[in-house]
Amino acid sequence: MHSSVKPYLEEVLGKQYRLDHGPGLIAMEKGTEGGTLHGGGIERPNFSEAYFFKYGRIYTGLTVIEYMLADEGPGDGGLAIIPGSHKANLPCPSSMKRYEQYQNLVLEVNAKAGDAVIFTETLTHGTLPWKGSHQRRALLYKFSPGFQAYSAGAHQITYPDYIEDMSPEQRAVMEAPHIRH
Ligand SMILES: O=C(O)CCC(=O)C(=O)O
Repeated sequence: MHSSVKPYLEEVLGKQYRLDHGPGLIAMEKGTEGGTLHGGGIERPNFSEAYFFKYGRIYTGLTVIEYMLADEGPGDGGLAIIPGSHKANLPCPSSMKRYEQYQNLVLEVNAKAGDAVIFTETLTHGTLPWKGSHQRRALLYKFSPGFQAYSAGAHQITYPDYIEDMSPEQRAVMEAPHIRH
């Protein structure tokens, strides 16, 4: 686990968070089309994508660490979010999710190569068409609270070979979901 992101995952997911799925690579050349925004406070109403704040702490499900491997500057496109939408109590209009209306409320996320962007999958987010002259590259890891799975893969209990090189702390992050005491 990258030491600089660990405190944030512990804060948001609890100390026993687990890698649910990933890494996944997004690569886009100039002119690549975007995708529909997804997530949102109520569109996918299962607890794996819920978000609430209670008694001084955040409770949420699937949480994304997106490592930018190339700069994403103003006007380039790429990762976009609707700020605050993880707390929405009403559905997002589909025209907004298709980036056809209310574009002023959709925030293009700008970051430098090497930055990590952290967000809950409950936040409405997605991909804007890539307009940058360089190739877009981002690496996504998706984490869940220790007791919870989003991806079915967790139940196969097979681990990649590279687990052999991991420290006990790193291996714990690779475990299948269960309540950890
Ligand atoms: O970085 C992006 O283009 C958005 C990724 C995305 O939509 C996701 O993680 O579900």
